[in-house]
Amino acid sequence: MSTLHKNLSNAIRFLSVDAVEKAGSGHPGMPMGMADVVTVLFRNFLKFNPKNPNWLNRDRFVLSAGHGSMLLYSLLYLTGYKSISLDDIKNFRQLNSICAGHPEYHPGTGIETTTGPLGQGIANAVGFALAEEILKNKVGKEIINHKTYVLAGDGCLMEGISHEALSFAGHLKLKNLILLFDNNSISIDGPTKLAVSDNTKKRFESYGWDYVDINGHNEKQIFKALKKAQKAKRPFAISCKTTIGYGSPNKGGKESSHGSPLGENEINLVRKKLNWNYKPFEIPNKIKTEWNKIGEKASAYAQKDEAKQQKTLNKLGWLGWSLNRNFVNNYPPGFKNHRDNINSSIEKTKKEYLKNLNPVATRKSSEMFLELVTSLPNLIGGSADLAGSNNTKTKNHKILKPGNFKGNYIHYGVREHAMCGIMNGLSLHSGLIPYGGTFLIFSDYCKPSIRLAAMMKQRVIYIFTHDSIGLGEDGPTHQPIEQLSGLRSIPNLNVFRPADTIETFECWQLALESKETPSVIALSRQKLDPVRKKYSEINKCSKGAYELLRTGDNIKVILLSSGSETSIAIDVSHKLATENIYSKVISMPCQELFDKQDEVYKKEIFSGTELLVSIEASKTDFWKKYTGSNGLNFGINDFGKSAPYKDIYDHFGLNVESITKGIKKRI
Ligand SMILES: Cc1ncc(C[n+]2csc(CCOP(=O)(O)OP(=O)(O)O)c2C)c(N)n1
Ligand SMILES: [Mg+2]
Repeated sequence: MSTLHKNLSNAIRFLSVDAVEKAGSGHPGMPMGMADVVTVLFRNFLKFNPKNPNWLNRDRFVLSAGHGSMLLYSLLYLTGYKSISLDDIKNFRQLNSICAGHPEYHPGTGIETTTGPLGQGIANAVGFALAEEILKNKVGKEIINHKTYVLAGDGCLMEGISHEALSFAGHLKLKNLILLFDNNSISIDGPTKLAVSDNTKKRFESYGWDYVDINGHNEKQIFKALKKAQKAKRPFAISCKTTIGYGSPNKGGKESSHGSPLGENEINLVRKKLNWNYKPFEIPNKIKTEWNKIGEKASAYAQKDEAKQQKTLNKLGWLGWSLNRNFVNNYPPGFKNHRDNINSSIEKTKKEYLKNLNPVATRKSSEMFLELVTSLPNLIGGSADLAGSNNTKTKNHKILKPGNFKGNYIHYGVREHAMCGIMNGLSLHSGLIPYGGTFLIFSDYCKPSIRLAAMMKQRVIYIFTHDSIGLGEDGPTHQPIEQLSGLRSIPNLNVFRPADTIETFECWQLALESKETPSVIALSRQKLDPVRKKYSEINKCSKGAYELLRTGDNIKVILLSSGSETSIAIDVSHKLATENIYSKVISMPCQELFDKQDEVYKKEIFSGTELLVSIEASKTDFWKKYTGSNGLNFGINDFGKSAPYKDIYDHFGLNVESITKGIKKRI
C-alpha cells in the first residue's frame, strides 16, 4: 500500500473518529473499515465536481449504509465541496448541521439521497442507474453516461428491499450500477453469523450480477476490481472483506466499534497504530492538499464534459433545457406549447365526459387522464404487477425492457417496496416524475420509501387503487382500513382520494404540479356515480375541500366525505332534505391541502351549523380533527369483510338509510 494512499484513507478515518468522539455519538466503525475502498474510488474512478455538485453527468455515490455518514462528510470536505466545512464536521449531529446523524438529501451538496433506514439506498441506486439509462436513451450518451455506486453493508443486504432491488437491477441489466459491499461480517448484535448464512456470491450471481471478492484494505485489489467494473455488461458487485473499526487495537473487528465513540484511550491507540501523529480534526496540509488535488482534477474533467454537453443540450430543445436545470421552474417555450396542448386536451376530455356522465371507477378515470399525459417525456409509469388493475398502463405507453430503455412504463414485478425506493432514485436523479401503482392495502409494503420521498421533497406519485371495502370479495386482507390515516399522518405527503372522474383529473393535475411534495392518489375499484356534473375551469380540488352541494339556506348538518363515499353523502343530504333537514356536502379529496388554506376559507367551509359528520369507508379517527368529539363519524374501525361490496357497505352501516337514521338521532 502506498504511503499516499494510507495518508488519504487515514484522513477519512480520523475525521470520522474525531467527529463521533466530539459528538458523543455516531458510528466510527464503518468509515474506518471502508476508508480504503472509497479512497481508491474517489481518487481514481468517481466522476464528480465539487465546484458544481449538480453536474448532470456526475457519477452518483449513494451511501446506503447511512450510519457511516461521517465517511461521506469526510469525503465531501476533503475533496473541496463548499457544502461541508471542517466546522460543520466539528458540528456533526448538532442542530441544523449539514453533518446530520444520517445523510440527509440536500440538492447541490454532494449528498445524493437520504439514507439510514438500511437497504433504501440500494433501491435508490437502482433508480439512479435506471434514470441514467432512460435519459441516456432520450438525450444521447454524449450528455448522460455515468456510473452509480452504492456502498452497502451486511445490514442493507439482509433487508428484504435489497432482494427486490438487486433482483430487479439484474433483470434489467443495469450495467452502470456498481455495489460496494462492506463485507465485515459484523452488525450491531455481533458477528453476522448469528443471523445469516447466505452465500452472497451465489445470491448476486443468481440475480444476474457480476461479483468479485476482494480484500477491502488492499489498494491494488480495490483498484483492479473497480477497473473491471467499468467495463461490465451487467450490474457489478464488489465484495470488500474489511475489518470494522480498522486500526483500533481493541475494538477493530468487533461490534463495539459499530455505533459508539471509541473513547479517548482507544483513539490514542489507533493514532499510534496507524501512525497518525496529529491532533483531533487536524489534517496536515500535505494530506489536505493531496485530497484537494483529487477534487480539482475531478472538477477539471467535469468542466470539460459540461462544456461539451452544453452545446448538445442547446440542440435538444426543451428536454435538454429542462434536464440542464434539473426540471425545475420556468419551462422553455417549446415546453409551454406542449403543456398547453396537453392541458387543452385534458379540458376537452372533461367536457366530453360531462356530456355522458357515465359511472366510472376512479382507477379508470386515472387511466383516461394518463392517456392524455403519456407524452410528457419526464413521466415514467409503472406498477408492481398490477398494471391491469391499477390502470397505470395506457395504450400510449411503451414498456421498458432489459437492456432497452426506450420505454416509459416499468413492470416492477411484485416488488412494492423496491418500486417505491427506485422511484425515489428516478426522481432524485434529475427530476423525472415517476408514478407507480399497487393496491392501497399494500402501501404498507411501501411506507418506508414513501416517508423518505416526503422527507426529501420528491415529486413521486403513488397510484393506490382498490382503496376501500369497495373492492369486495377479496376480503379483509385486501381491504384498506387504517392505511389512509397512516398515510395522512406522514408530513409533506398529499393524500388525494377523488370522488369521480372530474376530481380524479384535478387531483392528478395537482400531483403533477406538486414539485416538492409526493402524492398518493387513492382510487376506487368499483364504478362511481359522478358528483361533479358541471364543467368548471377552476380546479376545485386545489383547496383540498369545497362545497359540493347545499339543500337549503338554514342548514343543520355538514357532511364531509371523500372518494367513493361522496355520492353516499349526496344521497344522504337529499334524503334529509325530504324531511326538511337541510345540509351541505363538502367534498374533501385532500385533507393536507385543505389544512393549508387560510382561516377565512376554513371557516366558510365549516360555517352554518355545529353538527359535522364524516363519511369515509376507512378508520374514522383522522376525521375527528374536523368533526370534533361532538360530531358523527361514519366509517370502519374494524377489519373488512369478504362479500359483494354492497353487502359490506350495508354490514358496516355505510348506506343512506343507516347514516340518515344516525344523523336524525342527533338532531
Ligand atoms: C431498517 C433498519 N433497521 C435497523 C436499523 C438500525 N441499524 C443501524 S446499523 C445496523 C446494523 C448494520 O450492520 P452493518 O450494515 O453490517 O453495518 P456495520 O456494523 O458493519 O457498520 C442496524 C441494525 C436501521 N438503521 N435501519
Ligand atoms: Mg457489517
